[in-house]
Amino acid sequence: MGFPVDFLWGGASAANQCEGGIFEGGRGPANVDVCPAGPDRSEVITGHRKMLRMDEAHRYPAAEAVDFYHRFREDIRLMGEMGFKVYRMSIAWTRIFPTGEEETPNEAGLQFYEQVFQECRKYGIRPLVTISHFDCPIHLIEKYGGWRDRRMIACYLRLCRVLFVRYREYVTHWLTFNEINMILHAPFMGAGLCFEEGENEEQVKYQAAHHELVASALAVKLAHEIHAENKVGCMFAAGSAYPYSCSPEDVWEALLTDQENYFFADVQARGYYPSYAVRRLQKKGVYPVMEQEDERILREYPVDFISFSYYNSRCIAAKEQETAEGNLFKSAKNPYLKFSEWGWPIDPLGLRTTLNQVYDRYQKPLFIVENGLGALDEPDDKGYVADDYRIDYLREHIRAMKAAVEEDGVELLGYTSWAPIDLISASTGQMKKRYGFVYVDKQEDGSGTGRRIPKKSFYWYKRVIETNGEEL
Ligand code: BGP
Repeated sequence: MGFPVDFLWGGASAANQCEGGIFEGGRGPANVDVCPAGPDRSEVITGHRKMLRMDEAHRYPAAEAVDFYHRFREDIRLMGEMGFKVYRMSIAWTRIFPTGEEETPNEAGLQFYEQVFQECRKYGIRPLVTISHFDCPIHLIEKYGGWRDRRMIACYLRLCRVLFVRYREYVTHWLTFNEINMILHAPFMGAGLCFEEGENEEQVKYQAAHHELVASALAVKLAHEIHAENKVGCMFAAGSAYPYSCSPEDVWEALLTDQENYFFADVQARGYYPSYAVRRLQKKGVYPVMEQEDERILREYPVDFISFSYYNSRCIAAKEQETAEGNLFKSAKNPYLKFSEWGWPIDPLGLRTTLNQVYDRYQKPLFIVENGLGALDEPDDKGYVADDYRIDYLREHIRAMKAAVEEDGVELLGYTSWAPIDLISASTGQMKKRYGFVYVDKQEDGSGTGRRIPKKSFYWYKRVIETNGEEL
């Protein structure tokens, strides 16, 4: 038994966290460029501080990131050496359409990704492309206020069409929006939203979410029309919500948290707004304005597969409890779990639980497109990192995933860990929160040579792939 022979092992990254080169190749400015490192980041990514230009007072880690823009050949070679079958990556929208509204795409941007795909092909690596990974042109934020405006749908589809046509021979697997539920927690990063004083934030968020959901469905339609082999997935930040105790109140609150999280995939996979969302959004007066054809569009073009990120489970209490950090949002501190250096719970069995719940819910193939440990790495004097802690984390999660496949019958297409090469953290903008199998000599203050040095986990993961997950 074990994993299917065509199981897709690999790693995942995002343009804004690895590429850098934001002023090169005709690329235009994007929301992700102006998310600073440091204490102001949180207000900016949540849309509570409008800062659409870079200024002298802040440091912007996406500007250089880890220079994938110039070093992609070396990085992909390293992925090839590990035996990757798939590389999940994203397109920087403003490399293709610098303002988001040009009539014709920017050829230099298109060529850049073409070279990336060609490089992948050399090593037999299939690209899995996220069309929008926290990415929105600044021009569209200034003109339309980001995804709050329905006209964003047409801009996004223009991008999709160009990608589907131009990369037809390279890419068959696409994700429409990274962690689409992030819109509720980091709406500037997720959807280019900045809030005005006194406006109903929830209403804006669900309206923007609706536009993204319609755009996602229309992208599925377009992808299928352009190439019959195209498969399109949704992507959300997963992690089951556990009740803090078996008190019915805790159980109920946990259910509400799960529903809030599943809402997006519910629409994308099943093709309609779930009844719980209709009632609750209406009751709060935040049900989005829809056009007549929207219901039909959502119904006719559901996604082909479901992908998600899993870093941790969550723990939900009806009464106030001590909290713990985590991907997306804080929740109650689970007394049964250990925590990472950034305070995120570590819960491998939770991945098996999540896989089962998601599969039960949708009955469509799944893809784990992010999972990993952000940790402080300390290289020796040769730059080598013995990251046994990362190996332990990944081993336990892969074991749990294996059990879900082998023993529970979950249909799983692949696993891309976050992230093969160290890169910038999305939530904190830090460089020192590292996830990679490959160390990048780049420090918090931007200094360093950028040199790539495989860590211990590099050799371990290579063996995992070689043995199709038999040797962990
Ligand atoms: C997810 C994002 C990624 C990635 C990851 C790790 O939310 O999709 O972009 O960064 O989390 O989170 P962080 O970088 O905040 O540690």
